[in-house]
Formats: sequence, C-alpha cells, structure tokens
Amino acid sequence: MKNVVIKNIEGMQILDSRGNPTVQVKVSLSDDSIGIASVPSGASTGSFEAVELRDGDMQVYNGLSVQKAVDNVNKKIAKILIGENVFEQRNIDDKMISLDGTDNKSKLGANSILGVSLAVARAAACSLNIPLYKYIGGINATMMPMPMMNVLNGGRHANNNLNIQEFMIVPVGAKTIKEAIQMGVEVYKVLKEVLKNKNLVTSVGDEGGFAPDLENDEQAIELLLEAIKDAGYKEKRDFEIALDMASTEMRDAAKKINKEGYYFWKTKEYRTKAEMIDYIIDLANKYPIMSIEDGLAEEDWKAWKELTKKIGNKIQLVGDDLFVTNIERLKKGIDEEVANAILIKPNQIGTLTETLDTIKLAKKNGYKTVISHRSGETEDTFIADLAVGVNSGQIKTGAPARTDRVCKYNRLLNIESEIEYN
Ligand code: 2PG
Ligand code: MG
Repeated sequence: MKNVVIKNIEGMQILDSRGNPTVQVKVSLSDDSIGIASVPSGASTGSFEAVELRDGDMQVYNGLSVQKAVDNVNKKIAKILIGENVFEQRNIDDKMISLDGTDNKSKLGANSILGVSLAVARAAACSLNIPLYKYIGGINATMMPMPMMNVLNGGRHANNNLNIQEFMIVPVGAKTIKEAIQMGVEVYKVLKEVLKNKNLVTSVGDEGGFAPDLENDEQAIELLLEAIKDAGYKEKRDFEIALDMASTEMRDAAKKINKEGYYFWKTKEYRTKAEMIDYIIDLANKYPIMSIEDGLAEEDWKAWKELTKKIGNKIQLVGDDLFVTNIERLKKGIDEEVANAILIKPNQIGTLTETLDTIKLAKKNGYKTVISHRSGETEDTFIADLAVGVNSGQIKTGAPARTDRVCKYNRLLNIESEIEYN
C-alpha cells in the first residue's frame, strides 16, 4: 500500500437534523486528498453506548454544544495521528482508543473519535481515487441492502400517542435498490392520503415518518397495510413490516413507577415481561412482520432468550440497545442464543474498526446485520457506503423524506448505478 500520511485534522461544530450541535471532522493528507465526516446522534440511546461528549453549559445550546469534543479532535487526537499512514485504519483507531483509555470512550468522547475514524477512511478512499464502499469492501462490495423505511414514527421520536417507536415498510419484493426506493416512496405517498382521508395529521417525526395520534399501536400497522394495498402492492409478496419497539424506553418508564416490566407511558398501559413476550408474539402472528428490533430491553437477557426461543426461527429479532454495536455484548448474545440479528450504528461504539469487527463476528455466527442511521442525522452518507461495503443485506435509514434521510437513499441509488455499469 502506498505511503500517504495524515497531514492535518480539523474538527468543527456543526448541526444535526434536530438542530443540535454535533462534530464534523476534516482529515487532510500528504497527497492533498481530504476526507470529511459528520457524527450522528440518538434520542433513544442505550446506556451501554460509547459516550457522546457534550459540554453541559446550559447557557450554550442548552448544554448540548460539543466544543470539548471538537477541541479533543484538534489538539489531543491530531497530535498523535499526524504523520500516520492513512491506510492503517486499525492502527489509527487503536491509537485513539488507547489515548482515551476508558471502556466507553468517555474521556475524549465517542463523537470526537468516530468523526476522525470515519474521516480517515474517506480520506484514504479519496487518495486511492475509489468510492468509499469499494475502499471498505473491495471488489466484493456489490450487494445492495434491503431498506427498512420508517414511515410512521412514535415513541421518543414523535410527540404523538404511539408507544412503538418505528413502524417500517420493507419492500421485500424489490430486486434493485432503485425499485425498492420507488416502491417505498409510492407507499409513503399513499399513506399520507390514507391519513388525510381519515382526518389524521400528516406532520412528521424525527425520521421523516408521519406521526399521527391513533387509536392504538396496532392501528399504525393496519394503516401501513392499507397504504401498501392502495398503492397496488401485495403484503408479504411485495412488502413486509418491521418494527422497532425501542422497549428500553418502556422499561425505563416502568422503573420510574417502581415496576419490573414495561410501561407504555403514552397510553398508560403496563405489561409484565411475560405479557410483553406474548404481545410481541401476537403481533408477529397477526401481521406480516419480518423483523422486530428491541422487543425487550437492554438488560433483559433472560426474557430476550425466551423470546428468541419462541419466535427466533420465524422472524428476525434485532438487538439495538441490547448489543450497541459492541463486540463483547454481541458475544454474550451469541453464547446465550439471544436475538438473531444486530443493528449496527458506528457511533454506538466509536470507531470504524470496532464496527467492522462486530459485523464480522455477527456474520460468522449467522446473525443478520442491519446498518442504521440515528434519529439525529446529518447530510453525511457514510452508512450507505458501509452497508454496501460490508454486504450487510439491510439498512435502516428512515422515511423517504427530509434530506438527512433521503441523502442516504440517493447515495445508494448512485452506488447501484456505479456497480451496474462496472
Ligand atoms: C433506533 C434509532 C434509529 P435513536 O432506536 O434504532 O432509528 O433511534 O437514534 O434515537 O437511538
Ligand atoms: Mg432501535
């Protein structure tokens, strides 16, 4: 590999899609190539995620500014990485991990470390004059991911009465990303009409999906099925449904009222762990659901195991808050036969190398991988290239609305056309 070294690293504070400050990093190389990356941010974050460093000064951006993380990039991280070979991603990531020295990157902040890690990979791809997905996956990076489109938002992502956080449509009948996106958009538009005709609001939540008040969470699934049908598609053959229950939030709500199980705080319903498992199984039996993410909370290993045993051979069970893209937590899941898929969010762990290691372990053990955005995103499309680069098979990146979501779909369209013409 040619020897191109890091010449400069500059961090700066920009905004994410919710208007909150986040970190952007620019890495410049000795051959004048540059790579820029921006870091996303979650709302329903798992407590085992790597730490997002925020300044906490309530006078500035309500405590959310990230100037300390930016300073860490510009001073501490730049100091140890300038002069390093840009193609040695693992060495670069290891150096940042050692400099931080904590288990959860709380000293430098995962936001500062990830910004550098991703910008380094982009700069390397730029130096080789190849697209990012090819830098990540080489000539083997050819599989386009199936998109999970979050068209109805609830939970912490919307100010409505839906408890489940994400109601997604998955165009399983599509053969290309172009077709998948077209199908998804058509259903999304029809869904808007379906809502309008029922006098339901069509304003959107954080990930671009509609966020109406409904009779209950099941009605949301029924509306998706209605829109799929009205758009001229057939459930199961053309579309299946995926849910992110984000149930750690319901577990946290239950803790607040001193209960063991799950509290659906928006509708004031309480479910024990056993009732929660039954509820999930009922949903999976009743509707064409192919995937349920975080049906149970991040620490509920025993209940997760039971759920996996009961329906893990029928549908995809994705661990998000459960695994937090962390290889140790995934190992535990594999050992205990918990879940059968993992959500991959680079900012949950903080470096590209660790993200790739976790994906590798998942694949080796037959766990499906879903590359994911965060609810607070930027115009950065890194995850689209990552999804193709590792042949992840699936991507979750919101509704086909709002540029922070659409830019990822557009990037996938670009990649597919490049691959087709190669
Ligand atoms: C999730 C994500 C992304 P957040 O729970 O899967 O949809 O939400 O980024 O708020 O954690
Ligand atoms: Mg989730």
